[in-house]
Amino acid sequence: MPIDPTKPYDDQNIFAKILRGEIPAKTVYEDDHALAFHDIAPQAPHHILVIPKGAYVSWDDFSARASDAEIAGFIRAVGKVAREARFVEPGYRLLANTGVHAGQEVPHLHVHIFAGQPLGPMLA
Ligand code: D5M
Repeated sequence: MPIDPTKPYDDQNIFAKILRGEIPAKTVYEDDHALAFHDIAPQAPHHILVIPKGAYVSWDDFSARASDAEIAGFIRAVGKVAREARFVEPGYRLLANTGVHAGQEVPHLHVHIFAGQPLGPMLA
């Protein structure tokens, strides 16, 4: 069920539980601003999710409320995860589903990193 972006942050969402260590995840990277782990249902040979440590529902919420340090730290973390996984060549795709029309399922901002094969056109 896609999220309703007008609702406040739900600290019982699955990624909040992963951040608190209440449920496991296959972590690939962590720093002060971000946690990255393998998607449970990969849609490409490499499919990693990167989430900010702060309580933000979506990209919209994050870009409006997060501090400059949180935004810079998170974006640097996304880039670092992709570089360390050697996705830069031959390329990768970032995706942040936001709200109902995008089909966002988990109400904690997550950036998908897809890589490992030609990814085709968007919205095909
Ligand atoms: O994407 C939500 C993504 O979250 C979807 O690709 C599955 C993934 N997911 C859901 N639960 C887990 C756990 N527990 N570990 C790892 N990945 C998970 P969206 O953009 O909201 O549609």
